[in-house]
Amino acid sequence: MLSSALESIGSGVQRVDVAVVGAGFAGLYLLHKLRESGFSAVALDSADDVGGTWYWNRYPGARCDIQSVDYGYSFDPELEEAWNWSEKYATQPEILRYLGFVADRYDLRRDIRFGTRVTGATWDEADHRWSLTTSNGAPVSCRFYIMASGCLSTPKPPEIGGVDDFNGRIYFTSRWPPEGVQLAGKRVAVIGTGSSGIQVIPLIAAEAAHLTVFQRTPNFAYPAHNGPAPADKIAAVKRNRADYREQARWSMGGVPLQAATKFSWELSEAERRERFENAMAAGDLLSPLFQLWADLAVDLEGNALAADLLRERIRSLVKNPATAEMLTPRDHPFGSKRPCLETNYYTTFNRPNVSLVDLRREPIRSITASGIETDTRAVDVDIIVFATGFDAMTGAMLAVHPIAGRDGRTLAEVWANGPQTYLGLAVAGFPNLFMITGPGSPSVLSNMVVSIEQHADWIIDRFVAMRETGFTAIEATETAQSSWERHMKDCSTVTLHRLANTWYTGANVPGKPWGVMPYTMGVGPYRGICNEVVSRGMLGFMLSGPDGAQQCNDGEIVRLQPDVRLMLNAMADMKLPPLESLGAQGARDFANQMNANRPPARPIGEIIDGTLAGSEGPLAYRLYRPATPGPHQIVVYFHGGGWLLGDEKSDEPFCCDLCRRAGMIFLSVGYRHAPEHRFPTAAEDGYAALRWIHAHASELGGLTGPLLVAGWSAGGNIAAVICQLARDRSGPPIAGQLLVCPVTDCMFERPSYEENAEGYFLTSSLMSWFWDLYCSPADRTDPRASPLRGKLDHLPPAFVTTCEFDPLRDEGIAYAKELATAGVPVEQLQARGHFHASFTMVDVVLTGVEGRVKMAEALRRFASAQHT
Ligand code: N01
Repeated sequence: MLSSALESIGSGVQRVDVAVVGAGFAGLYLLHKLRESGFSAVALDSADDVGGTWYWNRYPGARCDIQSVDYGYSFDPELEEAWNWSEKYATQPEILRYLGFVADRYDLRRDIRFGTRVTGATWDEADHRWSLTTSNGAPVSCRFYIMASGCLSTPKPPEIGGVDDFNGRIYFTSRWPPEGVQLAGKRVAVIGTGSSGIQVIPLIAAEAAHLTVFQRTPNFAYPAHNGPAPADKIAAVKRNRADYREQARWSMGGVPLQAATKFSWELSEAERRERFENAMAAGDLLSPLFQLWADLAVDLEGNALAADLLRERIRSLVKNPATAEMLTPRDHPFGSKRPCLETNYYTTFNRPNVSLVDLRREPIRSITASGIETDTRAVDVDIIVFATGFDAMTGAMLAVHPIAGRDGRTLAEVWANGPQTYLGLAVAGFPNLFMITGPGSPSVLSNMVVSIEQHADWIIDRFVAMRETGFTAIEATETAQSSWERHMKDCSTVTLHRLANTWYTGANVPGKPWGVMPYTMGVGPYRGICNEVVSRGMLGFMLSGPDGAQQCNDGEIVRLQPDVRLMLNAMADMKLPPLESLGAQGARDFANQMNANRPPARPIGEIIDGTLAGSEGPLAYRLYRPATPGPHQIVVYFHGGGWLLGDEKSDEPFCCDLCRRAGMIFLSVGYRHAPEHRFPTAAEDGYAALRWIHAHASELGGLTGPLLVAGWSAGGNIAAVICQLARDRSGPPIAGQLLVCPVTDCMFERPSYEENAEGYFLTSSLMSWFWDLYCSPADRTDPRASPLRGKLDHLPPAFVTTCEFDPLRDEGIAYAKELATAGVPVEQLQARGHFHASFTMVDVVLTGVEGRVKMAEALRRFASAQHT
């Protein structure tokens, strides 16, 4: 049992249930909640007062850039009523006053040791406690140790030689003196143009005799439109406070926001411009990121459209075109590096007392006695301001003091190649150590206050549960941690953050290991995962207690690709009836409705419909032509749908995407369906279509000669079958086959059928319904139904894609293996974390892009091999 009041034992050791590092937003809320939950706690902070980052960052112009109404605690509605923000974006002094107000209101100061730094932390396995040494006052013994030390609290060192030679004054924005700095009449240099630089530069320019800004990388910034706290928004929040805060908790960025659903290619240029102007007028950091178009944050082309508009805005504000160009970001996608809100930033460069030095063209050689020397000039100044940022996310935890966990291993050793955490909350090997907004959690990609409250609540709820069950230690398992690391990597492929050199990835600190540190998939999805860890019996945590009591439900919390998980969860929430319960027509109606709601495909050269001669009459087809000059290689494509659903248009996004990527014509065949037309109609229609297309290739604008074939699911079955038929019936020639999650066999006994029987859209029950409608049991072993049972030699080279969470996975793998055994050149893509429809849900399952890139490359290889 944990004690419920602060107790001290022996001489001079402060013994508490929980010790917290930091008395900022996180530390204060932790103290309050711990006390409320009956735990004794102490917070240690090197500052002389509360505030955390807001205590230190006192530079002129320092403000929040999440609107004040959103940038406050939500745990107590009475606190919200009791505090009124004066401005839309509160200044640093006002935020500091707010935190002081909170500390007083809940009488928190009595449990904070100010002016005290933790100098070392060691886990004591025998007692299940942490021992802390401190720079000032008694050491601390605590059951739990929580790092609420902030993501941006360890300033980067200057990294520029000669600092000690400088005769003037040096300041850091992150350590600005409380008494302020005399700037009037001074020549000032500011190094750095991140959020701090962009906030401080206009104010220094207004006071100083001359300001020289040393810029290494220009940043995207847009207007804050600060002013009085917006009465309408505040009234709206008050009217529905609980609901508003709950929306924030489940949002992407920790602020309720209606995200854009339309893609850039669905909007005309005028519409895009209108959206952009509205977003600029909103004066909001998140609006341009989330509300312009749906592909902005995930796709380079969509992103570039927004970036161009932002660049245009810079040109319109900065009079000197050369200066405007210098201020224009060109080396990273918009949003991949943290954008900034600006107030008079760009127009400051129109002032006669401001100059800009581009460090990409003339790097700083050194600081000298009189100023700053670059490769081409010497700039004499009286004051140098470093706005050069922080050793973010890991700096405070690693640099401040050694943390020695189980077996004496230090956190610095364990994180030598980058931070490893479970959920950004815990680290394997460090029992009872928790982080608030640690690397691996949404943290700096969110409204910090929302994320702080979520972490504090989650952690303290665990303490309460442990008190009830008698466990005294909790630790993340290695399995859970490494699977979270893999999940983090998967997430980082969805957004564009990986494409910028930024403190999000550690790239701003020389020698720091590279990796996207914050969780990129959003606050709401992350909260859902944390909750799921609990509901699945503390999945991935080892709990232990006195007398060797242990409980461990080891495992991996997310095995699906992040977007697949979100999509399947959304589908599960819809509580749709099983497709097979709807009857054939009902299932078709449903599939058509689903298709009508999906994002439209990106434009390609041309889409035309036509008719070809099938085995027993005309069949519809749809032809997708690339925008490049023809003639093009033709790929004969067969859609999925269990031989029952879909038509020549139903895989349009997939056909368009591969048509664009491969630069080939995709001709999707409208073969006839079961149950009206049972086996072998689909296969024979497919073969007849192949012959017709081969004979009419040049009329279709295609290259004559061998064709390529492709298909998904049941369409993959048809594509595989017609390769065998073409071999056995003397043509037409096929240069390659792309089989995506193909049905290759009628046997249900493979492990993938058992493992994925339910829950991943294509269930075994649905698959068995498809088979029943298509084919009698007696016919199923015919190679035209189960190509795996056919002869597999002398077939065209193949690229076989299978998905981990798909009943058809093992038969696809078996087909690839048997093809290889038969001497057919075969490549496989076994897609981890994907499900049956991952690759055809273009612009929905974004992690499918990489696979489609490989498919297009394979098609190009097949096409070029026939000419060599
Ligand atoms: O730090 P930064 P920041 N020589 O790392 C440059 C939050 N915040 O303090 O980009 C020359 O963003 C560096 O150049 P480069 C917010 O999350 C919020 O401004 O590395 N230049 C860059 O221009 C923010 O993102 C608010 O090439 C050097 C700048 O210094 C985070 O804190 C306000 C250099 C550093 O920018 C950090 O912001 C302020 C060198 N050796 C901060 N080293 C709000 O509004 C670095 N630079 C809430």
